[in-house]
Amino acid sequence: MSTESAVTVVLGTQWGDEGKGKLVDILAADADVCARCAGGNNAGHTIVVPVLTGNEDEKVEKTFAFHLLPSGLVNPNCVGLIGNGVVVHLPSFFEELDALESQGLDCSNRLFISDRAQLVFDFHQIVDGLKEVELGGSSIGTTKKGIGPAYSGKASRSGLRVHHLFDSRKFAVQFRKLVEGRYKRYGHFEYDTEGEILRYQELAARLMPFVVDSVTYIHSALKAGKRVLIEGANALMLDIDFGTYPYVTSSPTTIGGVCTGLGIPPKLIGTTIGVIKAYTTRVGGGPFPTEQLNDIGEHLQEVGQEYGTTTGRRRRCGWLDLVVMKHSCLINGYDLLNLTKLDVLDDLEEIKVGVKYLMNEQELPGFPADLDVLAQVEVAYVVFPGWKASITSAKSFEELPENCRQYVEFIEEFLGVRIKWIGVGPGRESMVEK
Ligand code: 2SA
Ligand code: GDP
Ligand code: MG
Repeated sequence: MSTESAVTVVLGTQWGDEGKGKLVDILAADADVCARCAGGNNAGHTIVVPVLTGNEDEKVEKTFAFHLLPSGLVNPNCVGLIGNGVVVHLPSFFEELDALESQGLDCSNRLFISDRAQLVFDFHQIVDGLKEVELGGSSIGTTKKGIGPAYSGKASRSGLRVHHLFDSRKFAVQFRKLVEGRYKRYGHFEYDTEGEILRYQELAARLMPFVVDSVTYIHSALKAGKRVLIEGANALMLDIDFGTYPYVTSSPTTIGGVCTGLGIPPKLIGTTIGVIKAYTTRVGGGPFPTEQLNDIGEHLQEVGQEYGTTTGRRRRCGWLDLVVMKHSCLINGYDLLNLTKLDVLDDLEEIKVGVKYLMNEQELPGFPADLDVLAQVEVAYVVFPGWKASITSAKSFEELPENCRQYVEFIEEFLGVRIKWIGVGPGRESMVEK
């Protein structure tokens, strides 16, 4: 058994935006390294931390928005590592770094990036938009950050990686080839290929001190007894294999992606934590069986402030879906769960939870692969009475109203996984331990 291992993983269990960033920030207090293993700057992790004003014990809340950089960087003693499985748009990398530094977060000498990470270029982002236009009414609703086109390039073995930046001649030849290929496929679009090649020479020089062989880096850290925290991006239902394909992102967002995206063998992984929102949201297109296109959905959206951290899009909202969660638990094998945004349900008269998918009155054995099947399922719900009280100031599980505790315990028993943390507000201090 590897429970003694120094590697802890935090993963999204639903369609993303469960509040992974907040838990990562809390756990980073005990981590030496916080690493990203998949995705790119499509991710959006918002962290709200109390900061002393200098006026006695007075504190104000400061908000940080992370996209590509690991959220653990808010802890000044934590090193950030971007693994080989991540796709990196360098202008966005530096933009995010500059924004964090201007907010007073000094990241110098504690941010590293794998020499094997794939690069995302502006032409990938343009193509991302063109592909969405081609799809018309069935578009995926991507973030248009070039994620799909960059992972396609990786899989088709034509992508450029971080280490390629340091051979400017080879880089230029391949870069031109890649742009030409896109022109052939999508027709001509406005793009300054030669200007970009020059810009990347400058970016390469700026990037040089950040680049490491991340395999050696992380294994040396582990050997030296350092504690590693891995921050998942996106979530299980957006996984390229296990999500609602093709309405998914293009990376492995599961525990498997942790191993391939950082070069860590499964036996070194200690605790895997799933973050689960007390209801469900999804941003972009694709099926969502418990979606509430009514006052309930509007209420969750407004009270939960469900807007995309990266694109500002309104997130679709619905009831908690435990069929999704069972699927998620099977694949990722969570040891512990963090239930988040429970406070968003405070004012509801009653709360529903999806527990079964029925087709011709028969329960489906799992989450269906075929979206045409999924479109025909009827969701069976269990209904709970609401607690109609504010829980934001609760500091312990016992302080939560009885109906609220029953809701939490039902989820825990249904899934057979311990809920260790409960989010009762956006701030770092609004987390009840159970
Ligand atoms: P992409 O851009 O190719 O990865 O999009 C493919 C699908 O994946 C969804 N996706 C996301 N879903 C939830 N949150 C994400 N991050 C941002 C956030 C999203 C935002 O934290 O709010 O700001 O809009 C994220 N990133 C990708 C996407 O909606 C597509 O369905
Ligand atoms: P992530 O992608 O999983 O890191 O989640 P996001 O940061 O995209 O979205 C979660 C949002 O909910 C952020 O704005 C958080 O500040 C906020 N949040 C996190 N936990 C809680 C909670 O327990 N209650 C409330 N009300 N908001 C929360
Ligand atoms: Mg997010």
